[in-house]
Amino acid sequence: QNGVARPKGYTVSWHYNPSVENHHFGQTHPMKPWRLTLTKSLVLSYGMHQAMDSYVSRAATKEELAEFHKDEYVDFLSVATPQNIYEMYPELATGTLGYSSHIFGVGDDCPIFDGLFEFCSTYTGASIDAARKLCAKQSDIAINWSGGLHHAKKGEASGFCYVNDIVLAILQLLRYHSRVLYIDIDVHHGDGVEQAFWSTDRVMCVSFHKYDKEVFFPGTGPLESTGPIHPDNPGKNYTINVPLNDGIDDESYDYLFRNVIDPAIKIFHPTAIVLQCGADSLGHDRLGCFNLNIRGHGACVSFVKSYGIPLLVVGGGGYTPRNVARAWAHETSILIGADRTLDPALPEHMPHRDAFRKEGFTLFPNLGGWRRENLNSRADIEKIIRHVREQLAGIRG
Ligand code: V1S
Ligand code: CA
Ligand code: ZN
Repeated sequence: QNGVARPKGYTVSWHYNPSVENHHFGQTHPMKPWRLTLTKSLVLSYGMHQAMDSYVSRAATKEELAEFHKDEYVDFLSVATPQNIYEMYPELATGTLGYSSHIFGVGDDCPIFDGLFEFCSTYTGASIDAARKLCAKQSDIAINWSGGLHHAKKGEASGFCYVNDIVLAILQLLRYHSRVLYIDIDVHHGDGVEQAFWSTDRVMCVSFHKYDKEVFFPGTGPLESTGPIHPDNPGKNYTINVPLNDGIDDESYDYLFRNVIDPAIKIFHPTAIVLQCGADSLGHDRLGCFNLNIRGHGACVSFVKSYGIPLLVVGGGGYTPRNVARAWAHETSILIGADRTLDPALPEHMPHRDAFRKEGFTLFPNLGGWRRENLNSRADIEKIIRHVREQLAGIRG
């Protein structure tokens, strides 16, 4: 087995409970916990766990979930099963396609499956544990690839997300940190996190996403949506939205990312950063529409890490499981400082190696370019950068 040295001068912790792999949203549902099995397989086979403190995370309690979510919603999640859901809510049974109405957001996107509550409390426990490690200064960087479920609302599931582990982790960080910067590179808008911190100046939310109001989920996050408009509301200007068109490539994304994140950090001065690394912004994703390569996606992680600010890294979307695993394994190597030394050829002996056969057992297949034209012009990108600069100037005053 390969070995990787511990990073010098800083501590990385990896928070994970393999029980999340045992849960299934349904055969046709795009969210596949299998991507977490593949990620773990790469991390372990490259020997990257030797460079991190590994913690088997515990399930979050109902009381912990209720620090953000409504009690009645937490109670609902804790008792709902595929067997009792129609008894509890007969009106759900009237539709032809599974569920017909929106009780607590359940439906085709957010089905009730066996073990749902264990799944939610486990991925959330890992994010809360990770945040606490940062607060206790026992970690400088904490990772939970099973978290990042950014659409969940106070009293409602949405877009494959039931419990908003990111909001709960940020609430933990706010106990010790005065300002938290949230950055979201999932192809979808981080609406649940944005909504939770809309009216505060202690959390700045920045989401990069495909935006097409009528067509692309969740349909929110235009450039002009920057926080409450009332001048007395402290949250004014503390939300940054970066709406994008199909096909953005590594070069444009990197340029845009740096030119948004650098001024945001210099003006906001976060004392902790949360980075949601949704891998559905990669090329060839089953639901996404961008053209990022594994290295292009990872460049965002390197850039954020370079500021040396306490960092919580979570997963998120990602619907081509083998590429999700490639991205998050590469990003683990960046976070432990081993990206230059890792062999791009996948380890000869690893569980589930065959899942990576299609692109020839490399960590860096070509995912960019050829399938989708980049519909983001240089002028579009410059317009976003100008808008963000003007918005941030409103914070300084
Ligand atoms: N895009 C997309 C998409 N695909 C599905 C889906 C497909 C098959 C199924 F069996 C079940 C669901 N749902 C959607 C989106 C939700 C995307 C959520 C992304 C989550 C994240 O990556 O950001 C974070 C984990 N839902 C919709 O587009 C809504 C519908 C409007 C269309 C699809 N049907 C199934 C529900 C209603
Ligand atoms: Ca996003
Ligand atoms: Zn997504």
